[in-house]
Formats: sequence, C-alpha cells, structure tokens
Amino acid sequence: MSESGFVSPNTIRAAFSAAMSAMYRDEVPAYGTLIDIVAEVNDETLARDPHLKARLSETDSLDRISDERHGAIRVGTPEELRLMRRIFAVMGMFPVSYYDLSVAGIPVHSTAFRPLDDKSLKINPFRVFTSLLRLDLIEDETLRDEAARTLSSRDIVTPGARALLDRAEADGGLNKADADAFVAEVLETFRWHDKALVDAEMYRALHDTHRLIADVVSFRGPHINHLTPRTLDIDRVQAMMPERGIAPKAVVEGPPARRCPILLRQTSFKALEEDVSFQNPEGGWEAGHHTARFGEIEQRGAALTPRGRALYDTLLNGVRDRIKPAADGSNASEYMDALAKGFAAFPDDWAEMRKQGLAYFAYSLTEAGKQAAHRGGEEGDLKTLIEAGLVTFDPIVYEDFLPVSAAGIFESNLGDDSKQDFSANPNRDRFEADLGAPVADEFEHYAAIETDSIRQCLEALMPLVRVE
Ligand code: OOG
Ligand code: NI
Repeated sequence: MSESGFVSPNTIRAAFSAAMSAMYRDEVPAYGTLIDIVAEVNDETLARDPHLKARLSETDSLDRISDERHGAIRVGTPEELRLMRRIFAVMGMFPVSYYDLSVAGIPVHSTAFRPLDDKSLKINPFRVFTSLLRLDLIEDETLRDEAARTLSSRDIVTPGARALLDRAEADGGLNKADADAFVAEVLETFRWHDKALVDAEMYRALHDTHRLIADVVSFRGPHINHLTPRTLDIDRVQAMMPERGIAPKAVVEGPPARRCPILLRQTSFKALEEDVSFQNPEGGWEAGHHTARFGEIEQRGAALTPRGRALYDTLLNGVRDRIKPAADGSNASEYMDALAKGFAAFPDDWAEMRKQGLAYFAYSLTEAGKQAAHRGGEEGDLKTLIEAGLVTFDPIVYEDFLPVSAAGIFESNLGDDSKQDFSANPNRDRFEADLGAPVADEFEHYAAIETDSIRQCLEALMPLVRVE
C-alpha cells in the first residue's frame, strides 16, 4: 500500500487473476484437470533440470510458475471495449498491439491489455486478450441490426463496478476495501450466463453467420472464454491431455520446439458443449447448447525484432502454404515435422540471433564488468565490451500474441462448420477510435527495454562519456 492509502494496481490485478482462476476452475472442471497436468509437468521439468530451476528461481517466482498468464474475452460494442479499457487500467493493464483476425475468417479485431514494465509483469503477468466483434462484416442487414439492438440492450458491468470505477478514476486509486469490492464486482462481468438474451431462432441465425457472432451477441456479458497457465514443457502437456480424458487441439501453434525458444507456443483443449436456455417467445425458456469455453497453455520465448519477426512470418507462411494443420489431427505429425524443417533457416543460437539482429536482448554487466565499472574508465563500443567479457545479454521475453496462432486457437474452438470467409480488412484506426486510446507498439516497447539496458551498461563502464 502506498502513502496515499491506495492499493497498487499490481496488487489489484493479482487478486483479480486469482479470483478469475478460482471461478473458472469451478465453472469448467476440465480446466481444473489441465491445471493439474501443468503443475505436474512443471514440477517434473524442474526436477529434471536443476539448471533451469536455479535460473527461474533467480528471475521468476517459482511458487507461481504454473499460474495463469492470460485469459480472453470478446465484446460486442465500442462502448463495451472502452469500459474494459478503463476497468483494466485500474489493474495496471494497458492495450498493447493491434491484431486483425479478419484475415483468418474471424470477424473480430483485438488488442491485449497487459502490464507494461518488467517489475509489474514479475509481480503478476496476467493479461486479457480482448476482441471486438465487427458487426460491419455481417452482410445481412436485418441480422446486423437485430444483433446491434440486442447488444445495446445489455449492460456488461454491475452498478457496483461502475461506481468503483468512477471512484478509482476520480481519486486516482482505490483503498483496500474498495479494491476488494472492485475485484468482486468486476468478476461478475466475466461470469458465464446460461440464460441467453435471444430466442433459439435468433441464436441459430447468428450462429449460421458465424459461431463467434452467436457467442458474443446471445449472452448477457463477455464471459471469460479461456484462461492460460504457463507450462515449461508444452509438448509434454499436449501429449498428456488425451491420457487424462481431455481433447487437445490438433497442433501446438507458433514456432517449433527449439534450443533457443522464440515468441510464443500455445495449445488448447477444445471448447466444451454446455447447456444453455434460450428465451421462448411464448414465455419461459427453451433448452439448447452452446460451445464456447476451453483451456489453453502457453510457453514463451524471446521477443523478435521486426527483422526476426519478418523471418518468422516468412518461414511460417512457407510451411503453411505447403501443409495446413487439419482440425481433426489427421496430419498433425506431418505438420509438426514440416514446421521443424522449415525453421531450420532460423538461427538457433542466441549470439547468432543477436548478431543478425533477430531478437531483442537485455544487456547487463558480468562480474568482471562490475569490477571494471568500479575502477571506471573503460573504452569501446558494445561489441568490444561483450568480447572483453564485461557485458552479457539475455533474451527479452515476448509478452504479446501472434495473429496466426490466435486464429488457430479461435478456429479449433469454433469447429470447422459454417465458416464464412472475410477478406483481410485491418482497421486499426477504427479500433483505436472505438477503444478511446491508441494501442502501444510492441516493437517500440521491446526496443526501449533493450536500449535502456545498453545505456545503463555503458554509463556504468564509462562514467565520463556521455551516452546518447
Ligand atoms: C481469443 C483467442 C486468442 C491467444 O492466446 O492467442 C488467444 C479468443 O478465443 O477469444 O487468446
Ligand atoms: Ni489465449
């Protein structure tokens, strides 16, 4: 708690993420099973690899290694998106990056609300991938209007959440009692509602246009559709899911397994069919089903520079032009083989990746570097200082998302039927106008961390030289 008596946004986010986890585990039992597998595999991995364990205990909190790293929601209107931005800001989460998913035939565009600085990420890294439905991509005008009308009739936050949000913004923070109440009230927004806002006929019409549209429009709020803990061995968890009675998606999304991991690898179990009821126009309710909620796992690697990312995209597209993973898993091992082969062209060595400018690194002084700094008066550029063993570098972890992977996660959870093709139609300006704020540029963000770490090293070693 600060002098002002306000609880830190990081503390509110940690409480929120724990509350979401408890609620989701309770609502989706298969998710509880996934969490158990993840914890087991993480324990095994750490026991097998004492070096990894030592490194993680220096940089991460080992007791929270298996905690959720992200979740995802889908909202229906600009007002709802703006409301989410304000709510997440109270928890120290800010919009980073713009993801256009219309390329993949999914009528949404998205951002991720996340903590920005390293210290906040370490305290609690929870982020929420947030998608805004693009009603403009529905061609049928009558259906579009009906969907818009349904969305405008709902209020996705409780009056209590709204009051506390106003207070947090007016006062610049929340005291302990208010922060606790805020978390409890905000949780309600993400809860599952099994009673639909629409009748079965409308649901069917929305569903036939795109399952995602039915998911966003038919219910009272943006239910959390998945949570995603961190695994230290994603391939192992993928293999264990069927043994524990849960059906994983066909392949792990993202880059292949590597000695030097890059970006983000993720996989999920398929969404479950759940009982819901639709409004009966004659009164009462009518039983039905809806498929929406699933569980996901992630394993993160190094953030890539624009050059590294371009190479990643080229290699991935090259593989996918030759073979696309089939949803039924029939070509999964061929796809994973092709992926591994395709990525042979991506250097798998940190020093080489650094030399070629493919990834972002944080620089720091070695022991010898610290002694040299104490003496003062070193000379030379970064390269010389590294060669002299005074400066070392570690990859910066990628904290964002990948549109092709996200599309794969969406798709595996929407089923293969009734897919409508939308053409690529990015509209970042529109998204930012709807959000009411710009989204941060992820590349600028990583570049700034890197530049800052270099400046600190140079200033320590060459106190008399002004570092630009
Ligand atoms: C979001 C899917 C994207 C990820 O991890 O890439 C995502 C959704 O299904 O709403 O969460
Ligand atoms: Ni996800």
